[in-house]
This record gives sequence, C-alpha cells and structure tokens, in this order.
Amino acid sequence: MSVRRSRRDFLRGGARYGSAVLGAALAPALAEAADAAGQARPLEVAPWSKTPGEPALWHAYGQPSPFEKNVVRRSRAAVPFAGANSSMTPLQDLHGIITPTGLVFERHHAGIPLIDPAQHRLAVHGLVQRPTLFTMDDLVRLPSVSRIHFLECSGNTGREWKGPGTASLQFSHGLLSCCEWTGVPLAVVLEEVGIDPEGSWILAEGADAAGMTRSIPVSKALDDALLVYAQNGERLRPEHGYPLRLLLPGFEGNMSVKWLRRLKVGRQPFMTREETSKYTDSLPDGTARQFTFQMETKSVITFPAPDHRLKERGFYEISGLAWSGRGRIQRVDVSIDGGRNWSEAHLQEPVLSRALTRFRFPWRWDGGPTVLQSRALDEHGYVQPTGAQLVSARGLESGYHFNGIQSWKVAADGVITNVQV
Ligand SMILES: Nc1nc2c(c(=O)[nH]1)N[C@H]1C(S)=C(S)[C@@H](COP(=O)(O)O)O[C@H]1N2
Ligand SMILES: [Mo]
Repeated sequence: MSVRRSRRDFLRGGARYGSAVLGAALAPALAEAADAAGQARPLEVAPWSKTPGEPALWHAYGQPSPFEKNVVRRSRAAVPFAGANSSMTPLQDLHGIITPTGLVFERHHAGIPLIDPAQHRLAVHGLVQRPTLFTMDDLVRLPSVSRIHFLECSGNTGREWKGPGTASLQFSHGLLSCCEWTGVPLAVVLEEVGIDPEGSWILAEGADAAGMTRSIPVSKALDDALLVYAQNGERLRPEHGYPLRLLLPGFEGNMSVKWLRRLKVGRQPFMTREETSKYTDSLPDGTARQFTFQMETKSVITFPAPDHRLKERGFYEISGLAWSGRGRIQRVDVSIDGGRNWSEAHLQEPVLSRALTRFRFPWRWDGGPTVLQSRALDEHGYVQPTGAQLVSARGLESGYHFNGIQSWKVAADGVITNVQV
C-alpha cells in the first residue's frame, strides 16, 4: 500500500518538471562514467572506502560535516558587547521548513543569561484567584503540545524600506526561523491559577538583564500561546530562552519573551519601553502605530539568492519560503521577468498555519539578465504588497514590519544582486 503510494508520488514528482529536464541534468554525469570508446568502466574506489571511518561517539553531540563549515549564523558587525546584538539564520543554505537549532537566529537585548533550571521560577499573579510560583518540574508535568511555527523579528528586512538594503539573503531576511516547539499551552496555566474575568492583558517578563517586558492580549494567551521548554525535540538552548520562554505564534518575535520569569494579569496594556519607545511604527503624519503584533504575509526566494552564483545556463529549481502570522499560505506566485508575468509555484507539504511553507518552481535560465520575484497570498486573501505600496501606505519612518516583494537580479555572469523594480 505505502509502496504503491510512494511510487505514484515519485512519478508525479517527475511529471512536475518533465523527464527531458531531468535527463538533460543527468547527462554530463553519465558521460563521465564511460571511457572514450563508450565502454562503461568501474567506479574508482576512494580512500574513505578502503579503511573504517571514525567510531560512533566521534562527537557525543553530533556535528555537521566539516565540509559544511560555512553554514553558520552570521552577525553584521563583530559582536561588540553583550548588551544588544543579533545573529542571522543562513536561509540560503537551508532545505525544507525546519531551522536546525544551531542555526536559528538570535536576538538578545542584554546577552544570554545562563540559568539553572532547578532555581528558575515562573510567577503568575495579578488578576488571578491563586497566585502561583511554578518550578520547571511543576510546569513540565502539565499537559503539553508540540507545534511547528515560524519566529520572525519585526526588524527583519528593515533595511529594505529605503531601497535595496542588503547584498545578501542571510542579512536581509535572516531574522527568521521555524522550529517544532514543545510546551504547555498558556491557557492551561491560566486555568490552573483561575484568571479573573476582568483580566484582559498579561505582562510577560524575562529574567535576563534587559528585563524584557511586553503586554500580551488575553485573547492571544487563550488562543495558541505556549510556555515552551523544548525546541526541535530537545530542551531549549540558552540563547533561545532556556529553561522557559513564551511563544506567541505569528506575532512579532520580540513578544516571545525568553527566560520567562513572570506573568502578571491586568486590565490594560502595561505600556512598557518595548511597546512605547521601541516596536512602534512611525507614520508620515507624525503618529505611530502601536501594538502591531501580527507578522504580515511574506515570501522570499532562497535559491537562487545573492549568496549564490549561477555557474552555467540551464535548468534550476527556484525555491523559497512563504509565511504568514495570519494563518496558512494559500498560494505563492513566481515571476522570472521582473514582475511582468506571474505563475503559480508548487507548495510543498506540510502547509501549516503560522509556519514556513516551502515553495518550488522550475526555471530554465537562458543566460540573459533577468529579475526573480515571489509573491505570497494567505488563506484570508491578503496578497504580499510591493515595497512601493508599503512606502505609500506607511511612509519611510518605519524600521519594523516590512513585508514587501523581494527582487533578485540575475546578471549574465550569474552574479545575483538585491534590486528594487
Ligand atoms: N527576555 C528576552 N526575550 C526576548 C528578547 C530579549 O532580548 N530578552 N529578544 C526578543 C526578540 S527582539 C526576538 S526577535 C526574539 C528572538 O528569539 P531567538 O533569539 O530565540 O531567535 O526573542 C525575543 N525575546
Ligand atoms: Mo526582534
């Protein structure tokens, strides 16, 4: 049964691009295995096939191949001090939708605290019937769930507001990740403490030296908020909030408070620094948007991108990521001529709500200059705007929440650059 199904899937996969494309791609490799007279000859036996390799437990905690040593997080500047810094995910080297934990971008406002889980406490108080101090053991005993969600800093692509900002996908879009998160639904903990019907906002506070605080609407807390203790199957890493973080799927990354130590239920938003002076969006009329929680629908081509160079003309599979804080991705269109024509890309399963979705599109590069773009549409009918549309609606004073269509220019020499068309 399953064998038959996988064969059918295989055939369908081949039919997607046509066997001529695949045949052409394989032809040079087959030619190499035949000698001048067209005779097949045995494959050479490489040195690594002749003696046993490294033993199991070579690394007690596994490492990537040394040949992949350039696939790493990167920072714009050498990290000058622990206070405020970030590192970016190498999206140009990743496959599928899950970000390996060691490559997940980091954003810290006061460095990474090293917290002993035995000493960590979560206080839940304010408008609740039973104020409670939870240990990690108390929390992990509660009913848990695992869900796949993206996390994006609202400052991601912030440099694209004023024209092509960054000459690299890692640096333009790398404040983005997608992991399987395991934790206790915040709704379960609120049920435990008995939330007052008048409670409509929750202050979340981190235990780092930044004392990161944000106000969370109770509606979100009861909907899909998680108190997370594990990421991609293992306990959180210190840089992502060990031993406990909040995760608010689809909301700006800043609100997913790491090293979570306190939740206070109140009637109004708490007007903390990170939602008054920071994480607001200035508008041309001098006012500012506040509490712009939801990350808008967005997409980007991750191959080919400025971090790559095309060596020869011919077949390539354009591939990229689409995501929406509003829910599921419905469709992604790709343009291979700078936005004159658009065609629907193939969405790879699974297509999950508030998760990265991988799209693929066959392309034959004729060797001439062109511009590649992708445009996402979500399940509510919202279409990813152009940068110009965003600027006409919101002006040029915003640093956050840029979700414009990204254009990559392919030059005749195969060099790819960030452009705006
Ligand atoms: N306590 C605390 N929580 C925090 C931060 C912080 O500096 N301190 N940074 C926030 C920001 S701005 C983002 S984008 C995300 C980044 O999460 P990550 O480092 O796990 O990728 O964490 C958020 N939570
Ligand atoms: Mo952020």
